[in-house]
Amino acid sequence: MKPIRIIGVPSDYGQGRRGVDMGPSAIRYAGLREKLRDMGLDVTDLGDVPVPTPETRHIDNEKLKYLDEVIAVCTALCERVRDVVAAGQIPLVLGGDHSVAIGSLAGVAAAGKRFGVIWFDAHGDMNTDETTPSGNIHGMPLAASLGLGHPSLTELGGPAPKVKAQHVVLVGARSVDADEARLIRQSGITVFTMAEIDRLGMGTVMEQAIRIAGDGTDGIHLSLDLDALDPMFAPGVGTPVNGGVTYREGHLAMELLADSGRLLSVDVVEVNPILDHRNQTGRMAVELVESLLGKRVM
Ligand code: 6HN
Ligand code: MN
Ligand code: MN
Ligand code: MN
Repeated sequence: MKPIRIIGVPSDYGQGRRGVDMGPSAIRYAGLREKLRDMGLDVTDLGDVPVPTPETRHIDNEKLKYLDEVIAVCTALCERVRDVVAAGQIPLVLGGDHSVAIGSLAGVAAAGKRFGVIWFDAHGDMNTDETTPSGNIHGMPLAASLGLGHPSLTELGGPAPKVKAQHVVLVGARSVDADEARLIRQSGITVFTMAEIDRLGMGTVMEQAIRIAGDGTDGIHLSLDLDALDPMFAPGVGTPVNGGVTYREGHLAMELLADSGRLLSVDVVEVNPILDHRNQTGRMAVELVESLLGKRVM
């Protein structure tokens, strides 16, 4: 396994509810670095990207809330991710809400990689400023990375698109807005909803996802939104949706991605300790990352 570099992004500018800014702290508190070192991995924590305090800011645009702040945070993250990927290391980005993925994917692209994306999420994250029901940018990062939406997001850190639709797979979807669904269908990305996971099984879904994201690319970016998991296993998220990925399915997905040997970069986002029970979701995030980076029973 390549060396791992942890980057915290304590930002909740992409969603309306405070608390997800404490995600990096909760995941670190659950023992992330120590557990990965116990596996024999080369792990360094690079600390946090600077994030301004929300109480000092205001909303300018109801369709793109905190746009300036999201741009500043994502631009700083993009530069760090770019340098880590260019050094042949794996960036492990700890959100923060999912808007931070705009910076991660821009950074991987800025390092010169042609990559695929597996987007693990209850939601589509395929809204634009024209389709959004909330104005929250955490509902837009996949669209932005595909070149859809406001130019200040699609062109952040380099030209759009950061990734091609033919190499993008959404896994775990079960809550998609009506106009967003139209955009998803038009975009040409591959979607495995929960219904498809039920019918095909997570093993088959991930085999196909890894092939779509991995074939003909330099590697795979995993964007892991903890709300992909059922709220039974990950209650500490801002937008929980029933009927999600189980504990065992989550680990199977991570193990298959580890076995593929194609992992390039990772986001772990939307952990909200204020809504959590005794850091259950922070610990779930750490366990999933252990499986993703090769931990096995024996
Ligand atoms: N997430 N589709 C809703 C919206 O506001 O656009 C929810 C988005 C949730 C995004 O969980 O990363
Ligand atoms: Mn402003
Ligand atoms: Mn998301
Ligand atoms: Mn989500």
